[in-house]
Amino acid sequence: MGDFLLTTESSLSQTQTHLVHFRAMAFAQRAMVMLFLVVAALNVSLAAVYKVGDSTGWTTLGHYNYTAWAASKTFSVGDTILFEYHKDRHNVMVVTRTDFEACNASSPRATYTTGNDSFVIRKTGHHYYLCGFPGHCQLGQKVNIHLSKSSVAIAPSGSPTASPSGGAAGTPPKSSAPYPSKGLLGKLGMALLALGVCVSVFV
Ligand SMILES: [Cu+2]
Repeated sequence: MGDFLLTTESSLSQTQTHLVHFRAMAFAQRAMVMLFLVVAALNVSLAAVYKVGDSTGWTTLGHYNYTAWAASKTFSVGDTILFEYHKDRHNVMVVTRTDFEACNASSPRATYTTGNDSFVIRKTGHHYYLCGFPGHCQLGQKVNIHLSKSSVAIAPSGSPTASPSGGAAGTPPKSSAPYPSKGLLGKLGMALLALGVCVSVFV
């Protein structure tokens, strides 16, 4: 009688131990899935591609408002700006602010003519583009891609943004970015949280 009870208790506790192990495994799997989702979200936000003019593309037809288009987006360092257009009718010129405002297509910093040109934005500030075909800029075929200082996202690997002067190595600069973007903190926080969950599961 005593032996039977002992055996039953022992096998019960074994079952409980198995249950605990099973729950831990399930939790670990869920944590891994969460981590993958966070990493995927981070990658998506790093690799945002903005097609200028959306479905309209880069054209003078319909007098598309590229200023309004740019204002409707929030660009981050690392984003790609894509120009799609008829290459026999338009082009893309990278110009200075002065030339942008004056629609001066005579001294571009660079000219692109493939009909499918993309630019990865590496720096904050203004990035000015216009179409160099006569009269097109005046018709509104110009766009100013503006990245505010606070739009600095996690820089893509191997391409750090310009380092601010005056900061000693390892010391965060005080003057250049007093208000780090909430988006960045949020993303880092999420990634750290997911990492913490995984670590706590496996320790
Ligand atoms: Cu044009």
